Amino acid sequence: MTYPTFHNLIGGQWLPAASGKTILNLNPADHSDVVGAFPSSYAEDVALAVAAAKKAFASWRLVPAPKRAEILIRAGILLQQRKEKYARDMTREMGKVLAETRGDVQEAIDEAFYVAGEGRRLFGQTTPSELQNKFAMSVRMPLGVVGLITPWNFPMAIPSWKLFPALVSGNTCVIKPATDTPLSVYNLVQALVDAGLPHGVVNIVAGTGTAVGVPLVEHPDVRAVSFTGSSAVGSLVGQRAAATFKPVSLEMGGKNAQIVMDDANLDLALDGALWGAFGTTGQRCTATSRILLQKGIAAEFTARFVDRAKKLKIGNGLDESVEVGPQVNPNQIETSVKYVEIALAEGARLLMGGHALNAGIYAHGTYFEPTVFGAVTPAMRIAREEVFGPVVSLIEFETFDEAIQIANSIDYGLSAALYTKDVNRAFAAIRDLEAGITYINAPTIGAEVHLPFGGVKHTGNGHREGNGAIDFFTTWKAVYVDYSDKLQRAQIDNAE
Ligand code: UN1
Repeated sequence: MTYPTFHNLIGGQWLPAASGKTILNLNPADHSDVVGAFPSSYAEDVALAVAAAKKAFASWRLVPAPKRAEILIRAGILLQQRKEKYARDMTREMGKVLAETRGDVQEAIDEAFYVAGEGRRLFGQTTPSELQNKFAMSVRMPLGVVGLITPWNFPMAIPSWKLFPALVSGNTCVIKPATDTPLSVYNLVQALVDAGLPHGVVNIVAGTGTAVGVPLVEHPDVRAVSFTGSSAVGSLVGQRAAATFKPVSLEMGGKNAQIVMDDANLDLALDGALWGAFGTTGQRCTATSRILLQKGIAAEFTARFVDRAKKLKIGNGLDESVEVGPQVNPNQIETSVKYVEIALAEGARLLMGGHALNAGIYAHGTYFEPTVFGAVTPAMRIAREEVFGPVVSLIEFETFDEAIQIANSIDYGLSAALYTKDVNRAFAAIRDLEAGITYINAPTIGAEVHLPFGGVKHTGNGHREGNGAIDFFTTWKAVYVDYSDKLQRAQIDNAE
């Protein structure tokens, strides 16, 4: 079979990895379908890319922000024109169904237009000085070269959450695509290049986390790192970056709960739970992986949920009638298998699924059945640890307070949902749920780009993407202009 070979993008040139080696990008729906060969890069490729980004920073930082933003607008328009092709490429390399990959490209389009508006804002503050004839203000400055390490589950949207705010702020970038999904980053960057992005402002270095991610995080000329991935890897990224005092934005795991109260609209809660748990084959950090059911509706909800989950059509995401695509790679299947074993050993009851699918149309892909566990208690590992697959736990509770306590009783804090018609409870939940994102009568997935995205506890280290990313990708400069024509000493000359 013939397939295209891709190179790194360094200083505007497409260059093979210095190793000469490549990594094959396989379609998870059918491993005989090779999407392409991508560079297997190492520290020397990272060094070249960082040097190119450093050189480009000297001029990019001087391009007026509204002009930088115009490139984002043009890139957004190109993404709109190429949406269908890029969505198909993404389904082929990542597996999720076409409706969702179209949504992923759309999220990058939304981000382009949202962030482009920042080109004419990037607001700072003016404030009075304590001294006469002295002017005080703060302005946002770019950081320099930033390293972006991106995941495979939103292979275009999440890179856009990092690239676009970094660029409009005047930084230059070295981006490492996820090993499983480099093509979508290539497509995104191609749109930027075609929109007129100058050479070296964005550089792509493809390869594994150890070979590319580590040298990128450790490089002395990289001023900040933005990472999305697992909490285990994020912790290592944070530790390595600390050695050179780099700011690091970490977006990591979730174990998101949907709470269903007795008074909820049950049809709505079922729709939300199915979409939240099995959309993207459960491979979102915002995925619903715990459904907390009040006793009065638990039996009916469970029966109807399992009944509907059994009807989900699993298959190749390029088939428009398919609802659940494959998992991204064999490692993810192994994790799902492992957690099924753990849950069974803990005494959870397998209500459906629990197996990888290997026969017939599934023979050449990495498929896992939608899996539902009942009789789960909050202390079980299946109720506490992230699976990142189509595996969901049902947990019963009696009171609202108990539901909040269970929802909060985990290390993660990304997203949470409450289904109820009681407005008082809704507002109490908004206040009390320990989650960076909280939904009322909507599933745990589906964040929009112009709100803050991120979580508390082990989900993140306090930064936000979306509305908040500019704060990460800029640093404040305090500026004083003294027009008194004499030495004025703060804290001294104006003291009584
Ligand atoms: C992720 O799961 O990594 O809120 C990101 C959502 C999407 C983004 C998810 N807009 O579900």
